[in-house]
Amino acid sequence: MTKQKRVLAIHDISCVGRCSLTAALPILSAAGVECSALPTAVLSTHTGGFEGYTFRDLTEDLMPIADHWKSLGLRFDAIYTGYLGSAAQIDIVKRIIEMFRDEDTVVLVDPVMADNGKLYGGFGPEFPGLMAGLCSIADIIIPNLTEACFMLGEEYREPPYTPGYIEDMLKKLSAMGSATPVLTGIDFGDGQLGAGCLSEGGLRCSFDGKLPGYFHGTGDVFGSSLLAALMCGKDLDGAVGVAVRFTRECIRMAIELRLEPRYGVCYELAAPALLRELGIRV
Ligand code: PXL
Repeated sequence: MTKQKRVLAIHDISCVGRCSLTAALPILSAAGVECSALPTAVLSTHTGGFEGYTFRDLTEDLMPIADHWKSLGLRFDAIYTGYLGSAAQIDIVKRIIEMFRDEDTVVLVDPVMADNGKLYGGFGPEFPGLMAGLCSIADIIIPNLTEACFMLGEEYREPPYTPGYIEDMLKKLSAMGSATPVLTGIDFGDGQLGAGCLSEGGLRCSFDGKLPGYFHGTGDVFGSSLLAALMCGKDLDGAVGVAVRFTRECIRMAIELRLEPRYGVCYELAAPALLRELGIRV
């Protein structure tokens, strides 16, 4: 048996709403990957669609936790960052990445901050530039098209897109730093939705049938399953395909179960599909 991979997931924990750590932990664990968690904040729910949520900031705890792990000699095969609540957190997370990264660590940054042309509540206009700084030190970044536009200082465009536009955006994102970008939310207006990256110079996209509605937390399901697939030995293009199909399956289950979209998608019951894709026998 090959050595089990260990990932460090640095996100908030939104206690209800199936996103951030409550998505990363189960999805990576189901794929056989050990998932250590560094919670950046504790919220009663995520910030998209609930009134009156609580927010306990854990910025001051991050470095002492990391220092303790360093004293234990821990190492991680990947570091996966998502929603971060402030400029100070971005700075600390950068330091933690540098503390733990070695030549084999995969640093996956999801610049969670916006969707559908708008920044999420609580983020000011300076935030995309700071996120772009974090992205510039990553190995892989997974912005949606809105986040890509904010980081590049470009006007957001509504879908449908053309392959030329997506390829151009990916090239510009590549030029931001050393990370390989994967763009999500690619829609060419043909009833499909997908994600893509540049592979050997050309655009490589994976698609699956677009489903109606807007569900919360799908970016975190995408990122967690992408990383699970990478940790299971898939190359980036293959991992994007796994993540696109798994995210769609979670949405399909949520629709079948008539779940309220702000409560997220049903990765619990879709997990067998992910394991099949990854060749994990149960
Ligand atoms: O799913 C991304 C996410 C994570 N964490 C919090 C959020 C969001 C998106 O809105 O509000 C707290």
